[in-house]
Formats: sequence, C-alpha cells, structure tokens
Amino acid sequence: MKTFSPRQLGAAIGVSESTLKRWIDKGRIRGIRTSGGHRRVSMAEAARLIREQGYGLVQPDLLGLPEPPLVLDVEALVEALQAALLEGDGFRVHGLVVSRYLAGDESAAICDNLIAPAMERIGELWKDSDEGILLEHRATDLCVQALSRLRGILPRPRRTDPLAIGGAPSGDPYLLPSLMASVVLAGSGWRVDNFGPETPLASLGQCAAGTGAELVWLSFTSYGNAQRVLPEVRELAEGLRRSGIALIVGGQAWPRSPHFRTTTTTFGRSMRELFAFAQGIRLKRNLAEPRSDDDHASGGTS
Ligand code: B12
Repeated sequence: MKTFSPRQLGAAIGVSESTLKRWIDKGRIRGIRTSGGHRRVSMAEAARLIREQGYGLVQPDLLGLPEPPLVLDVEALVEALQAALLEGDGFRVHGLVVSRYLAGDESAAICDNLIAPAMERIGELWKDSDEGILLEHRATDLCVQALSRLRGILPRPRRTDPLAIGGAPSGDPYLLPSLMASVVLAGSGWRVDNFGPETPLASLGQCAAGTGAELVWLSFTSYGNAQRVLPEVRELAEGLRRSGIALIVGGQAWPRSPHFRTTTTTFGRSMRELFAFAQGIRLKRNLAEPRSDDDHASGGTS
C-alpha cells in the first residue's frame, strides 16, 4: 500500500507538516505508524481528506499524480482523455481520472461523463483504419489501469457490507462496462466480485446464491448477443427472484424492446442509474437491520 509522510502530503496540498501531524494525532485523519513509530497516511485516506475538505493539489507530483488539467468543462475533459488514450499516455489517463475523483466527482459520473464518451469517439476510428482496432485495445487497457487505481483509493468496504457480483455474458468480450460497475459499487459501500467478460450465467446464479450476494449486475456491449443469451438471462432472473436477490441489466447492446423485459429485472442505462439502484437496496437493508461500524473487509473480495 502506498503511503505518504505528513511532510509529503502537507506539501502536496499546501498544509504544514505540523498541522498534518496534529490532525493525525487528533484522529481527523486516519494515520498509520511505521515500525519505527513514524506517522504515515494512505493514498485512500489522503483522497478522502482532499475530497471532503476541497483541497487543491499544490504539488501533485508528491502524490504520484500529473498536474491536473487546466480545463474544467466536460467537453474539454473528454477531449483531453481521448487524446491521452490515443497517444497511449497512461500517466495522463490515470491523472485525469484520479484528479476528477479528488476534485469531488463520483466514480459513476467519471464513468458516464468522461470515460464512456472518450471511448465512444475512439470507437469511430476502426471504420477508417486497421490501426483503429489496436487503438481500441490499448485505450481499453489504459482505462482498465486507471479504473483499477481509482478503485484502490476508494473507501474500503466493511465485512458487514452487502455483496454484489456480476459480469458480461458469454459471447461478450468487453472489459470496461463490468469493471466500471464494480468500481461504482465498491465506491458506494458494497463488497464486490467482478467476473468480467464471458461469464456463464448459470455459474453466476449459483455463485450469487452460494455467497449470499444481494445484487447481481449484467452488462451487454456485444451487439446481437442479447437474443442468443436471453433464455439464460430469464433463467438467471427467475433463480435470483426465488432467492430474493436483485438483478440489474444494462449496457449499450441490451435491446430496449419489451421482448427483452422480465418482470423481476431492473434495466439501467448508466452507471449513475446502477449507483441509484444499489443505494436503494442498501437503504432498505440498513433500515431493516442497522449495522455496527466494526471491522473493515480484507483480502480478495473488496
Ligand atoms: C473497446 C471496443 C472494442 C474492443 C473491446 C476490448 C475489450 N476487451 O474490452 C474490441 C477491439 C475487442 C472490440 C471489438 C468489436 N467491436 Co467494439 N468497441 C469498443 C468501443 C470503442 C468501446 C467499448 C467500451 O468499452 N465502452 C466503454 C463502456 C463502459 O461504455 P458503454 O458501453 O457505453 O457503457 C455505458 C452504458 O452502456 C452503461 N452500462 C454499461 N454496462 C452496464 C451495466 C448495467 C447493469 C448498467 C445499469 C449500465 C451499464 O454505463 C456505461 C458507462 O456510462 C465501442 C465504442 C462505443 N461506442 O462504446 C466499440 C463498439 C461497441 N464496437 C463495435 C464493433 C462493430 C466491434 C466489432 C464488430 C469490430 C470488428 N470489426 O471486429 C467487434 C465485435 C466484438 C464482439 N464480439 O462483440 C461497434 C458496435 C456497433 C454496433 N451497433 O454493432 C462500436 C459501438 C464501435 C462503433 N461505433 O462502431 N470493440
């Protein structure tokens, strides 16, 4: 885990080292002690402080980040991300994504308003050149890296948080939509297992019942695939209904026609809708059984 000294973090956000030490000692920031007794702060905790208190980054390089973009309107940010993706500049891609999170954007908004539109534009390139496909693959990989790093600085889930699992069905090779779903849910108080592309839906259903998952998401990006796997989706929806587990289906290639509706399934068009749906489930759950604020979850499921 990457950590920072009070001096480093203070210089990065323009606060003195002694103030940072005081905040750690008073518990305003969760500090860690090295074996030698020195105070350290994790990147996740630094991110929480920066977001909640609205600190600007005076020296972002001290936190391993590039200068934040000077532009702030969404259109310019999408263009900046598209350019960084096309140039294969992972440092800038990561910087754009993380700097929006530190500036206070929710991860769902970063996915819907920044990453998805930039990828959509990159998706026009394959029609004109053979290189387009390679650019799509590389851009996908850079977004995967940036989203994974974003997930690394989100608040850690607790053992008592509900579990969500999901993926894309067989025949669907797309990595990003399901990964986005996992990041958005992880950032809103869920333990998450993302099985990614090519997930057999029968296994997903068994896993949900066996692990006590409370939410399953499915993402469709491969056009024409929904009709083929529709019987499996219906079977999954029915099994989950019997177990009282919520299912949400989304993605650009899930058809809107009534033929694809099942009475027990919710349909969403964006990560914001996924976030809202998941928040609704959490709210009901918390009202039913108030949880204790004990230990954080550890290990793989996080
Ligand atoms: C990257 C990419 C690829 C990569 C995928 C790499 C990988 N391993 O992931 C590769 C190169 C493999 C690929 C292949 C192909 N691709 Co492609 N690809 C794309 C591209 C550029 C980005 C896809 C992506 O990741 N987007 C980011 C995601 C997150 O955005 P999103 O899908 O819009 O998701 C949002 C919402 O739908 C929603 N959402 C998504 N999932 C869920 C789930 C839930 C529960 C909820 C609530 C919401 C939700 O929230 C998301 C965020 O806002 C798109 C362009 C585009 N417009 O998306 C083309 C695109 C999808 N591909 C296309 C095509 C044609 C192909 C190929 C046929 C090309 C070819 N000649 O080989 C193949 C087919 C592959 C297949 N089996 O389906 C077309 C499809 C057009 C169509 N109508 O048929 C597109 C639209 C490009 C275009 N404009 O022509 N592709």
